Amino acid sequence: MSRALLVIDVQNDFCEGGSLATKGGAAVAKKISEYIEKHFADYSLIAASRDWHDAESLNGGHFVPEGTQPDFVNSWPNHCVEGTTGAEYHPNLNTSRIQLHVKKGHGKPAYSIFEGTTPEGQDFNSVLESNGVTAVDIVGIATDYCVYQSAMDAKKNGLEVRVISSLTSGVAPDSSERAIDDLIDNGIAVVASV
Ligand code: VGL
Repeated sequence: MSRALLVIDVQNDFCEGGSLATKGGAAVAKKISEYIEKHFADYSLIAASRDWHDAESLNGGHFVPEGTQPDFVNSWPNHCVEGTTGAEYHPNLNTSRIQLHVKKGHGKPAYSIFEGTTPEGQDFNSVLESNGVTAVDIVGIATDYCVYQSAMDAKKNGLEVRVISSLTSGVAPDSSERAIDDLIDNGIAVVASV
């Protein structure tokens, strides 16, 4: 069995002070760094995604026109615009052991890391396949959106999936709880810690 660690969207805009902050995001970033230092040898690949949206478009309805309100379900305050500080990894995340950097959301909504591409333009799943990855552990932000969708896609792609919930933070408590229930209903292991 070859297991990968997927670190989802640990970016400034999803942490305290960011435009779409989750509660506890900065602490989660720190805990993920500590986790990686302890467990990197357990993984054949450590990959991280970043939401990476256009400045000049509404990104397929993911952003809203100026003067209108997002619904916080399908549309959002502007976040993770390419090249901005908000789109950078949070400084609490030590990226030194991250081997693969995936970007997603250029001009469109893209919650799952499986919608992303590598710097060479490869799609993420083909990288997992070529590395013989059969299992993934998923951590990061946000529990109820990008972590959730990434875990569901991983499962659909036939991978054994585990979400480490103490290493995630969510947009809202209710939707995070529903997301976790739904992951479990779909045969995904949600563990507090490893
Ligand atoms: C995310 C809402 C909007 C996420 C991204 O990273 O979970 N959430 N865009």
